[in-house]
Amino acid sequence: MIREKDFMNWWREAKFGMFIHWGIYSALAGSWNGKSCGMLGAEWIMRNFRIPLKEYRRIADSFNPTEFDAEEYAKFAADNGMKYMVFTAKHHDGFAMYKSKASSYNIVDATPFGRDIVKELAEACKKYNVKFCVYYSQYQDWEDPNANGNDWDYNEADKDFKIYFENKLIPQVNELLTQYGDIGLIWFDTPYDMPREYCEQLVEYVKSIQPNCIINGRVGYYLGDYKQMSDNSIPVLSYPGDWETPFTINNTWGYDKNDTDWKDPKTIMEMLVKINSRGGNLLLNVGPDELGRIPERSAEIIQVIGRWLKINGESIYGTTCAPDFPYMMAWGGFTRKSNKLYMHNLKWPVYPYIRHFGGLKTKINRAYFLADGSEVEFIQNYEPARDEYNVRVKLPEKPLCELNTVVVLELDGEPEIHQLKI
Ligand code: JFZ
Repeated sequence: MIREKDFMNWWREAKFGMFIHWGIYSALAGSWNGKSCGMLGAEWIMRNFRIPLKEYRRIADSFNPTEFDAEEYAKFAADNGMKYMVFTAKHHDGFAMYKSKASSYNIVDATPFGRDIVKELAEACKKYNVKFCVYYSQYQDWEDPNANGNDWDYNEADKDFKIYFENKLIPQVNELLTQYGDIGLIWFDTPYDMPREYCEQLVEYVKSIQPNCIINGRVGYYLGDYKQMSDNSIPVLSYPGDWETPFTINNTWGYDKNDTDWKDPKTIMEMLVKINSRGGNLLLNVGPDELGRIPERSAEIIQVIGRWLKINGESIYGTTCAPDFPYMMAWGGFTRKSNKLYMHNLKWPVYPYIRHFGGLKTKINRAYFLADGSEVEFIQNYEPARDEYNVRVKLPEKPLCELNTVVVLELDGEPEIHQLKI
């Protein structure tokens, strides 16, 4: 398949990335004056409780994440098969996690910590061969009197977006694109009703500085380089364009001490397979705490996926969207790379351990386990009276990988699917 935009090839190959939501809000850990944010998102705490800027900025006065270690983050991503890292350089609260001349409301100038997190992460990612990317909240900025979002400190009627655009947004994007070397992609968010001409200017501006920097879909109006699916949402059907879904590992993006509703590794595995199968990338979030530590449980969950990827990565990286099959596959599903289909068995069949699926017309030349290369027996047939194509794969009593055992089907050509007829 010939695709445009060659500069996206690293991202198309990557398939699995690490999202990091970390800011001064992390110090509140999802609670304000003893009240919890609940499901509203701990990184939204300032707006959730309409905290006056004067009070909120006091968090910065004591923000001192002494446990933060950029190399540990980058190594964690690399060790666990996450090929790119998207870090919240500035979230909706307007606080920059990097040295900014455009606004002193930043980690270097406004905290005792005084270190440039973006700089340290960019360097560490380079060292560990992880593509470094930044999240930047372009429309909402609850610190700026002229940006969107803060209607408790500022009057909507007095706002002039142009002033914010020219004096904070553009200069800060410039800083991100000039201070830290190549930026893999810039992840914009919540464009809401941002006027189209500003979004166009923003895209043009990014590309004028770093033409190969990918821009995500949430810059608005389909001006980005790929489609950003809704948060925590997997499309029902395959979607052949470039797309990505951001997922939380519990229910919140920013750290919340009360949110221990972790998705288990099987669930994350299922998300990764379904998203890759339908042609997308999974951007999985972690929310470090006030000291800069990645919560232990989220690290453990990702490490389970990482260990699986070391053996089975071929079935994930560089895959393109698999065809839609006529029937749901409760046991898992397929990813695809050219004429290979990777069958992901997240659930194991009972005796006599036969996995059946329908709809594949293309002849299978060979089937084998990805984990050890050993041959897998199969039967492929067509039932003329019922007009059904069947494949039956003979599995052993026990899975080779507890989490997900992959069987590779080498096809005689492009996968062709027999759709249902009435
Ligand atoms: C946004 C942010 O507001 C949030 O804090 C977080 O950074 C997340 C990744 O993105 O939240 C959204 C944006 C879009 C949708 C849902 C939440 N959406 O399209 O469903």
